[in-house]
Amino acid sequence: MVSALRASIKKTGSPFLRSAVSARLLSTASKQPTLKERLAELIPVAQEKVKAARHEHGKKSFGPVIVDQLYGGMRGLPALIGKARSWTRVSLHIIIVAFASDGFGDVEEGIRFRGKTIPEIQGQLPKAPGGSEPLPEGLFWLLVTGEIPTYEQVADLSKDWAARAAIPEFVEEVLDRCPPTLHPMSQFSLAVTALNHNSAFAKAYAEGVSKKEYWGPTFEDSMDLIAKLPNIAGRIYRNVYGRGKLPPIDAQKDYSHNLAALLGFGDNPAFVELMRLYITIHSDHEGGNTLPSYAAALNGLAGPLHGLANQEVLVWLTKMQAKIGEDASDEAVKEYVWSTLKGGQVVPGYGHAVLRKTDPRYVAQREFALKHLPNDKLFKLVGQIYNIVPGILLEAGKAKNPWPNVDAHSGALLTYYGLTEMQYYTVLFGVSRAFGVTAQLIWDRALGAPLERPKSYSTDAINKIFKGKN
Ligand code: CMX
Repeated sequence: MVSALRASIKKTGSPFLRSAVSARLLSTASKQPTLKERLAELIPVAQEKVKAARHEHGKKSFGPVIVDQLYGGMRGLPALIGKARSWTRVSLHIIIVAFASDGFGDVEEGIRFRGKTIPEIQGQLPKAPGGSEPLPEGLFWLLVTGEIPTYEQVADLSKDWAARAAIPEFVEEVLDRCPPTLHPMSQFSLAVTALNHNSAFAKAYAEGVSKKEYWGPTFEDSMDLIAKLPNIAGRIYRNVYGRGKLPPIDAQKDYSHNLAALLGFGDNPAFVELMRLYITIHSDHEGGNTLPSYAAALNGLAGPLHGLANQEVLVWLTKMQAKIGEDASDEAVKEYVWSTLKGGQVVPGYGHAVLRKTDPRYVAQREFALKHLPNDKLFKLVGQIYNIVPGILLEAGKAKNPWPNVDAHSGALLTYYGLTEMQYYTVLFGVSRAFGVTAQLIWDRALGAPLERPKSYSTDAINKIFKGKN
């Protein structure tokens, strides 16, 4: 093992990589590699792989494009209708698109994390002692390395994040000065933007860091961001809903336990389990950019047809209960669903832009509910709707996917445990999403991925180009 590491140091040109690998050599022989040490080993191999693939296949056709265009950030590819052709608008749009697209490799199979289904990650990732849901720390390790970590590695990650969790005082003040009427997602995005003040990447860039070493400070920013999110999310929750002062982070506890405690639910082991599942399955694995772009992407997630749908589902269910009562008949539910459609509205929590069957994240949450709250009235209503809505959407004949998505379920679970403030739900979604976005971002930097800039055309330009052509 040690000789393999020495060889790896020799091969590694970059001093940053060298220091990460040397750090591993200096650590005790029996100690398992930390996440950063493992990454320092994986990155040079992946860089070579990309180089070879581009060399061999770069000029080959792939659908309507060539392979090089996929690696090249879609540069020049006609893929958008530009409304405002300013550079920033387009860039922001791309970032939001990237954030918005879930990691659906397969429209039938649904989401996979590094090739693994949700039941597979539930079975394989380490769990807290006595717990039955995977620890999101393990999911992050998997997303970053493609490997299943040991419990020891995951526990070290929990400690590392706890040590990084404090947010700067001025960010606390920014949040404390927000009016409680400002939507929690707007507060969330503000706080993340402000975190950029201490960005390791911004500092390293200003100091002239080599492109080859971008991934190191990006890794530090990613770890800091994830670590600080519970303090941000907890502070917003307590400020907006008047829930008193935040407790300190407990370095002996895992990430989800600390998040639950900051929200005021740390004494409820089932809620802690829910947070472990929730953060794991909402994480996704698509790209983002720097801290400010993650903040911009949070705003993209806050749209009602996307992440905010988990809020909208609860609003819709509550209105339904107010109108037709808590134990309504199937007929009454059907009538209510039809009235939603006839009013020109969508049924929130149903349909998906990519997936074409029941969202596996819905299934995971349904199984959690069957285990922990089988008799809850709201859960029963969610189940009753599951039996009714797909048939109606099929009959209406428009939606390509009549099945429920992730947002159809989460609100009912949070409500059961007393987290009833619907407007807050997408903040938790955003916390989880940081795991997937940052894992992708580290690799973007490691492989030198370009900004994505598909070419946009105005409708006038389209008319001109195709005038007289069939
Ligand atoms: N209720 C009513 N109509 C729906 C519908 C729903 N749940 N889902 C799709 N449709 C309609 C669309 O509005 C569209 O109608 P028009 O032709 O009149 O424009 C038609 O069916 C075709 O749409 P589609 O190709 O099936 O779906 P899109 O890719 O355009 O949109 C989505 C996908 C998610 C925005 C849409 O299904 C929707 O609005 N769902 C409800 C909101 C929701 O739950 N969003 C969360 C998605 C989860 C996620 O993003 O992670």
